Amino acid sequence: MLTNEMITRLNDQLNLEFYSANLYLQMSAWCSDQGFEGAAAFLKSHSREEMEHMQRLFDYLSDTGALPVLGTIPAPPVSFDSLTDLFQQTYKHEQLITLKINELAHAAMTGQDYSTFQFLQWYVAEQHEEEKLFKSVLDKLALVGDSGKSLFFVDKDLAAMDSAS
Ligand code: OFO
Repeated sequence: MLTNEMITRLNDQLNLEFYSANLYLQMSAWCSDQGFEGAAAFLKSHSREEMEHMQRLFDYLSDTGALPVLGTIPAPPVSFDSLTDLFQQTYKHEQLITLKINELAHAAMTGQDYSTFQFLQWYVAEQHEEEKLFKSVLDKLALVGDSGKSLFFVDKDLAAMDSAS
């Protein structure tokens, strides 16, 4: 049985995962519009992963007899200065999500809600992967620079990362 406070916190996270899905889908539209088809495919797949993160929380709330509540999801940004700017924003966003997951895990632990604490371990591990993934894209971009030719190769690389996932 979840406390009301925990239900609110988990619902907040559920809605944040929805925002992540929308953010990456919107970013994929910008990439596609700019001709970065590899980055667009990569972000579109990632948006689907975020929907799975949302779904997991939805099921956990439901399975514990609580009510998942879908709120208003803020609109994500629609334009970016460059591909590097966009991926800097993804990395910053993932760092925010990690912070939120850590806060949730802390609340579960200190509230002696060990079931939720256990459930959240999957997200703790996932956030480690998420930060690593987006950092690796940023590192690639930093390495090759901002010329059209370099971006063409990073885009190809992102297409390969997408089909490998
Ligand atoms: Fe990208 O990890 Fe969920 O939000």
